[in-house]
Amino acid sequence: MTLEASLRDLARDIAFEAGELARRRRAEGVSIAASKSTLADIVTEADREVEDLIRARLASERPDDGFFGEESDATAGASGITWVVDPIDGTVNYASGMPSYAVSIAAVRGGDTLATWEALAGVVRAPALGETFSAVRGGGAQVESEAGTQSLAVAMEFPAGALIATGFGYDSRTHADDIDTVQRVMPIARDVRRIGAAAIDLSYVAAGRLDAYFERGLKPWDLAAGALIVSEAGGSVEELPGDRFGRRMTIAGSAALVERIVERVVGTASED
Ligand code: LIP
Repeated sequence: MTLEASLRDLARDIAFEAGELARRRRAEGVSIAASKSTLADIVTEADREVEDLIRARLASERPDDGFFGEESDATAGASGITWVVDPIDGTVNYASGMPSYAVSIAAVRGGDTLATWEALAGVVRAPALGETFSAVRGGGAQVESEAGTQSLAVAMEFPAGALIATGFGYDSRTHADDIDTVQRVMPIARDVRRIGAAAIDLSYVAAGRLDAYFERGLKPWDLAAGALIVSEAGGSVEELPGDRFGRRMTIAGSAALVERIVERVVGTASED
């Protein structure tokens, strides 16, 4: 077995365990532990507990690796591999009783951004949806559910227009700019979805359920696993430089559709 496949298997086992813990805590009732960047940006007790579980399991299985998670301090490792972890992506969905939340675990080598790391393995486990998306560098992407295991492929054609997902983040000062961006992209869209969990948006792009996804201000742990899943499903993930609030935009889909969205966002589109 390759190193990448063994990292994926470990991530998958831990993501299942972590997802079950999240689901159990959700059934018992969620308590908000704190607000982060804004009052709307919350962390629940479960986010912290689930990250502690993932961190402890990784530390015992691979003590030389680094760790970079949403809810705790980063630590550098000696192996050159770092685990990039969002214990519950879609925390607001989770706290509000909606099923679109996921545990996201990726193993990367190199830097701490999409542009500077090389992702080796990634897993997105959505426990309340019963689906696990995963990818190994150079080994393709798949989804597992009660229906079995299927390989993933990004949609390449959308004659009725592209079904595009986006997100708006928690800072109300940025919403007007994001709505303006949606307006720019609308001419090539069939319709727009707002799922509320970047890891799931990216996994759905990989599965061809969504044609594309874009959002400003994602954090490395929101996208590390999902971006690898998209690229291993034949898609492309690009980042545009920061806007006036310093937020980079992440765009995922087929390479051609990502290009069309970029042209519309930066205002160089000649079509429509
Ligand atoms: C969230 C994302 C969501 C995005 C938010 C936030 P969290 O992650 O997945 O789609 O709009 O800005 O980043 O905070 O629930 O892990």
